[in-house]
Amino acid sequence: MNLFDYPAEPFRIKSVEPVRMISREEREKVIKAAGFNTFLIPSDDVYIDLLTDSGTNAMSDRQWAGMMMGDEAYAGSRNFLHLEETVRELFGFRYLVPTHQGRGAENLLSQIAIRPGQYIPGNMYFTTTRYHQERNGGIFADVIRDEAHEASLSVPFKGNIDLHKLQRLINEKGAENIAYVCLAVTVNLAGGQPVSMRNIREVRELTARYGIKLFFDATRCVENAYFIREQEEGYADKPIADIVREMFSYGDGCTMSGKKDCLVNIGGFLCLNDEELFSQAKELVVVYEGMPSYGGMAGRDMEAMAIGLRESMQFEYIEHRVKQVRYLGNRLLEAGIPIIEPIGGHAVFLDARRFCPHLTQEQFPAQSLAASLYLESGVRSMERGIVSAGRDQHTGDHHHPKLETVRLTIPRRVYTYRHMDIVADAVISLYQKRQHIKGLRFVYEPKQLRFFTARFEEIG
Ligand code: PLI
Repeated sequence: MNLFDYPAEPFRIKSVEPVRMISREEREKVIKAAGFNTFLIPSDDVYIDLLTDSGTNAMSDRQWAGMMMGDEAYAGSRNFLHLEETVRELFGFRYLVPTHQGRGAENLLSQIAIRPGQYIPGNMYFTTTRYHQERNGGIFADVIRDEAHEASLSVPFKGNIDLHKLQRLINEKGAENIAYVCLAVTVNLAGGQPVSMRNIREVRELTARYGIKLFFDATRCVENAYFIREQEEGYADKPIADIVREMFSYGDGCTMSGKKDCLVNIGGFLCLNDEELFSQAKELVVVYEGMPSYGGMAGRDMEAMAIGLRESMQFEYIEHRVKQVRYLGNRLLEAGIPIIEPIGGHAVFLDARRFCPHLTQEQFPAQSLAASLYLESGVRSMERGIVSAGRDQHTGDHHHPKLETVRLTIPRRVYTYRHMDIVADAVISLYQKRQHIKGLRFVYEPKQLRFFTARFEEIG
């Protein structure tokens, strides 16, 4: 290993939160009480928490200082003005509608931009995004390149849209039946895979020819920009902020979960260029979120978000972020553990199909693997497979995603490389006894977004 492959944490720690490991007997009781669903485990019973990178970020001293500058006026908060100015400068979109988190923005966009029966092509689905599209009568169409569905295929920019698939959809359905294209940077469920600038530009050219709008899911846009800088010709010397700005120059707006790349614990927003859509979004935000100058966030939250978004574009921060994830992934690869390749931006995804070949997909191998990892080590992870994919709203059958994975998601600025070692050792140890991992069946299956609160029992 080269000393500089993995840069040290680019921060000093001045506030700490103790973590503790409970005994195996206790963990056994906890996972049973949680119905084998890691979402239902109390946080105090978790040793290293890799459930999600959403809202689990550590804020900087500057962000905490910003919290003290919160202007909690019901209307016209100065923190909103600061956030609006920051997002305009860094993203380049004209209008900003704040929301309580990303799905609040998805709700607004889906309501104003989808007519029932219209298609929304996207580079792989995300759970809440597709939910809001379908709730508004839309039909999600997956137009990501085929390689993204193959865990072991290591190709750069695996999150790219397949332009032929998009063209075919437009030809078959007619441009007037496409609500907009939803382009996620990076692609969460494909393994945190990036989209190249070239692909973004080409998608823009294609959609512009038909007058189809292009909206980004900007949730992990800074991570995407890092990959462009690292791997795409012509970007090696460009500041991350310039790359982000160029990416968004090809779009009509975006939804953003601030809980990821804005380095905060709550918040989100919708960006738009179109004045008429903005006017509609402002009318709706007061129904679902709050005044257009806070949208479900406190003034202090908006201040922390404005500061965090700018910090996230510092090269030292984002380089360490992506490389820490890569460190964990490479430790697993070196031990022969099957993971999604290449290693993405926010998480390492265990390939449960190859980890548990003795289980069928309908026995929920990834769900069971996540539960077993907790039992073995106190490390909490998340299923991203058939349970997350849910059921087809018309036939009622399970969606059967090709990717059946367990996501080890790294919170930003929270854990050290030593924590990554502990996680790697736990996974490697579990891999050696993987044949003991049992299948599961539902004992409670919620109708919507079932993975959050479903309960299971072991088969046999
Ligand atoms: O959790 P929200 O409502 O702030 O954001 C929803 C959301 C939208 N798009 C993408 C790509 C996401 O990853 C996302 C939320 N992700 C979560 C909660 C996660 O654990 O990955």
